[in-house]
Amino acid sequence: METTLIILKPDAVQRGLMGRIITRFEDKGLQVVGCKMMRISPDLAARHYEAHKEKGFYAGLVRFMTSSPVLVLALRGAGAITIARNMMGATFGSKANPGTIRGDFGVSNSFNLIHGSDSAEAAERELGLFFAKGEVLEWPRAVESWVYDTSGGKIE
Ligand code: 3AN
Repeated sequence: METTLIILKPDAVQRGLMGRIITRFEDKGLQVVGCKMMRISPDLAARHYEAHKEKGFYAGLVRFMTSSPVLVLALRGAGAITIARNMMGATFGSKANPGTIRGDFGVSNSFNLIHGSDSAEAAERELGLFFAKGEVLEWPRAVESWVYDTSGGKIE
C-alpha cells in the first residue's frame, strides 16, 4: 500500500471542482486518509517546490500556489502514486488527454488544477511537509475486501 500527497490547487478550489475531483479518486478505489483546506505559506511553497527554484516559472508558480486556499489530500491504495499521476494527466492542461483531470477540467498551462507526488520518496517528503503527525488516518475501510481481491492472502 502506498500513500500519495495530492493538492487541489487554488484554481480547482476557486472553480468549485473539489467534489468532482475527489469523486474521481474515490470512484477509482483510492482511500482518502487525510484531507485539509489550507492557505500555503510562501515558505511552505518554497520547500515544496525547491527542485524548481532555478526555473523560469518558479516565481509565478509560488505566487499562484499561495494566492488562495488549496485542499490537501492523502490518498492510499496499492500503486496509489502512479494511479493518481495517470488520473491527473500531463502537466499542461492544453496537452493533457481527455479522461484525465487536467484534460477534462482545464486548458491552462500554469493553472493546472492538481499536484500529485511523482515517486515514493517525493510522497514521503511531501506528506511530511503538509500533514502533521496524526493528521493522516489509516482507518479500516468497510468495503476494502470488495475493492481488492485479498482471497489469495495478498492484495490483487
Ligand atoms: P507535474 O505537476 O505534472 O509533476 P512538474 O513537477 O514538472 O509537473 O512541475 C511542477 C509544477 O510546476 C507543475 N504542476 C506546474 O504547475 C508547474 N510548471 C511546470 N512546468 C511549467 C512551465 N513550463 N510553465 C509554468 N508552470 C510550470
